Amino acid sequence: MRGGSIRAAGDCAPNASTQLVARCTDELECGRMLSRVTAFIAVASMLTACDERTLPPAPDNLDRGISIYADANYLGVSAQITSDIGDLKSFTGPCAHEIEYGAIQDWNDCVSSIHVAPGWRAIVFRDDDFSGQRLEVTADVPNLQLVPGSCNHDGLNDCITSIKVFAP
Ligand SMILES: [Ca+2]
Repeated sequence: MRGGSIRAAGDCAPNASTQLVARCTDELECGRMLSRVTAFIAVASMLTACDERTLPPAPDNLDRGISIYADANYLGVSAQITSDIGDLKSFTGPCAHEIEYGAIQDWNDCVSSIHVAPGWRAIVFRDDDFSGQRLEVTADVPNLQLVPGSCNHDGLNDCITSIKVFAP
């Protein structure tokens, strides 16, 4: 291999969610990286329960929980959430985050709009384990840039890490 990228996935197929893309520039580096990526995947697979790593897409008619969207105005990749999530990093999603040897894709710091099912409500948090700046959501939020908050992308856009949901 003369440079390029290494794509590796965890061994919990078909919902292989521990996916990591590593970039390398020469044969030696690629080889070295491959062994590190393999080690990373092995550790990640041991630490995570495979069936907890993906979220269903938003349904057409939301009647339970909330739907989160990667883009404003309910656009982009979506997911339905019906119970509390203490760390969105645990769920494969559309947003890439750099790590030491490449990038991982998850839902952390990603949400830009939220649909709320009738009667349900949610509290979204800037940090994991329901901590940090928070916003109570009782109605649809088409653009998290326009809510109170001090995130780098305005308001609470691309900034949410944990979510509590409340049934009617
Ligand atoms: Ca976003």
